[in-house]
Amino acid sequence: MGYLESITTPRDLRDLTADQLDVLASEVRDRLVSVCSRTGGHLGPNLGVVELTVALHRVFRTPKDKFVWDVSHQVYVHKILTGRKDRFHTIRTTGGLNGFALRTESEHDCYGAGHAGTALSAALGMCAARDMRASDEHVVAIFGDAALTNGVSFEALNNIAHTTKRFIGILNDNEWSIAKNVGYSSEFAFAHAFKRQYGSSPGRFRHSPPPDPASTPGAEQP
Ligand SMILES: Cc1ncc(C[n+]2csc(CCOP(=O)(O)OP(=O)(O)O)c2C)c(N)n1
Repeated sequence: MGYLESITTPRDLRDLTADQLDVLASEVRDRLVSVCSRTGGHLGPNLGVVELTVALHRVFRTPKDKFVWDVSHQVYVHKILTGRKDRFHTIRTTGGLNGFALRTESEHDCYGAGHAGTALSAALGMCAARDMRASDEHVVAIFGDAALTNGVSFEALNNIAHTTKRFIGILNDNEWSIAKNVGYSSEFAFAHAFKRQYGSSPGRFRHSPPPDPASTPGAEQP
C-alpha cells in the first residue's frame, strides 16, 4: 500500500509507523527518479537525503522550526513532503517549482541559497535572533562536506559556541562535493570533528611531519 498520496503536510508523517515510513521513503525515491529522469536536476543528492528528510520532518515542526539547507540542491524530498508533491513534476521548468529552497514558494522554506557554504552562518543568525526574542523554535542546519571547504562556514563554526547555547547541525558527509573534495581544509576539518565525536583519528587523516631536509634530495639546511 502507498502512503505518499496521503502526505499533504509534514504533520501527516506523524500518523505513520516506522515500517510505513520505510515504504514512504521508497515511494519518494521512485518519485525522484521518475521526475528527474524527465526534468534533470540534482538526483543523487536528493536520493541521499530521503530518510534524513523524512526523519527531520517527523521530529521537527516546520514552519515553526527552521531547516537551513546548505546549497539547498537537496530539498526535493523536503518539497515533496511540504505540500508541493503535486507540482513536483514541474521542478526546474518555466513557471514550475524552483530547483532550490525559495522563501516565496513555501512557508516551509525559511532560507533560499544556491551557494555552497552559507547554511551554518545563516542558521547561526537565526539562532541569535531566536535567543534575543526568547522564543523556542529549533534551527537545524543541514550541510554537506562541501560546506567545510568554505570560509563562511568556518566563521560560523568559530562563533557558534559563544553566540548560542542551542544550535543543531547535521553533517551529511559523503566525501564528495560537486566532485571529489580537494585541499587540506576538508581533511583538517573532518579529522578534528570526527576525533572529538568518536575519540579516534579517522583513517583518511594523516599528520604529515615536515619533510626531513637530510633525506630530501637537493634540499639544504637553512
Ligand atoms: C559557492 C558555490 N560554489 C560552487 C557551487 C556548486 N555546487 C553545487 S552543489 C555543490 C557541492 C555539493 O556538495 P555537498 O554540499 O557536500 O552535498 P552533496 O551534493 O554531496 O550531498 C557545489 C560545490 C555552489 N552551489 N556554490
